[in-house]
Amino acid sequence: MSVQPAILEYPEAERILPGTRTCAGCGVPIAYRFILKALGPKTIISVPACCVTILHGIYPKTPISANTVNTTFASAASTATGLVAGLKATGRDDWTVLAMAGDGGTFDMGIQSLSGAAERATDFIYVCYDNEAYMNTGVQRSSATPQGALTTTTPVIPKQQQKKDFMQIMEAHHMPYLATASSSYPADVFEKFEKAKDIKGTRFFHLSAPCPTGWWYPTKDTVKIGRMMVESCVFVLYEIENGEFRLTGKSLNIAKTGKKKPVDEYIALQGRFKKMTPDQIAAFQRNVDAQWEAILKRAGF
Ligand SMILES: Cc1ncc(C[n+]2csc(CCOP(=O)(O)OP(=O)(O)O)c2C)c(N)n1
Ligand SMILES: [Mg+2]
Repeated sequence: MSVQPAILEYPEAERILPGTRTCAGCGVPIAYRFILKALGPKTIISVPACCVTILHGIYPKTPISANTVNTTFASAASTATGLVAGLKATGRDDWTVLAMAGDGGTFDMGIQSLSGAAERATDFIYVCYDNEAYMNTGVQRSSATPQGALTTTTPVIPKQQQKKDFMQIMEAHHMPYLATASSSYPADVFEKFEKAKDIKGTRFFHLSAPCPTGWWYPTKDTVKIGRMMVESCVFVLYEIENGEFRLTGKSLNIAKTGKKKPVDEYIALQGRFKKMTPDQIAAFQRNVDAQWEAILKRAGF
């Protein structure tokens, strides 16, 4: 990637004004602020039922200075498709359509409309911000919840299944641009969205957004937890542009230096993992190692 812009070079205008209704310490608005800065004022947003609906607030008040359509849970991509058609019909092709959906609304519900739109190469940016459960309805497990996590629907025996590899599914759609990003690395978020803005077709982001409410850690630790996820390669930062895979930011740095942290501390800091046994933590580490080895090979290291 190019050199990261100095903080003073980011657009000054804020599209998220003070007073959002997210929980204290929510990872989503950190990234969302930089996404909206990168995309600029001519952005219209499709938001299904999720924590971002909460962030956008209750009519007639909202902290977001961007046009938004609140839509049903499975419909972020179909609503975005309609917005694209409406803008085209009215000759406004200089606008960006953004869909902001949660992991439940993407990995589980919503995958069908997203898959259809991606196959047709409909011209919008889709962000799946991933807080690894159905959070705004009370922390129910989703297919993005990691193995070993307690949720309100896996309250005694933690989730048994591995997290779905959603990027693999999206890559199978031959999209022009896909990327991962984390709210703990806002400069990387800004750069990737600035780039994605100028690409035509469906562009997909898997954005990791730690959640103190559902992951059970102190609200002050959101950025730290997100960094630990990347530092231990539980979540890897990369982009795939026309099929070309590139590690970015901290993950590229880890690939070059080999300084990858173990998952132990990341797991120990979160209440959702408190039922994990040493054997289960070792298995979690093995899965992370195998994923990282495959990524290193793919990135040419
Ligand atoms: C068809 C349907 N089923 C269930 C719901 C209730 N519901 C609203 S948001 C939500 C969870 C959303 O989870 P996710 O997409 O991960 O977003 P998050 O709340 O974590 O931000 C659920 C179950 C709904 N609105 N519509
Ligand atoms: Mg969620």
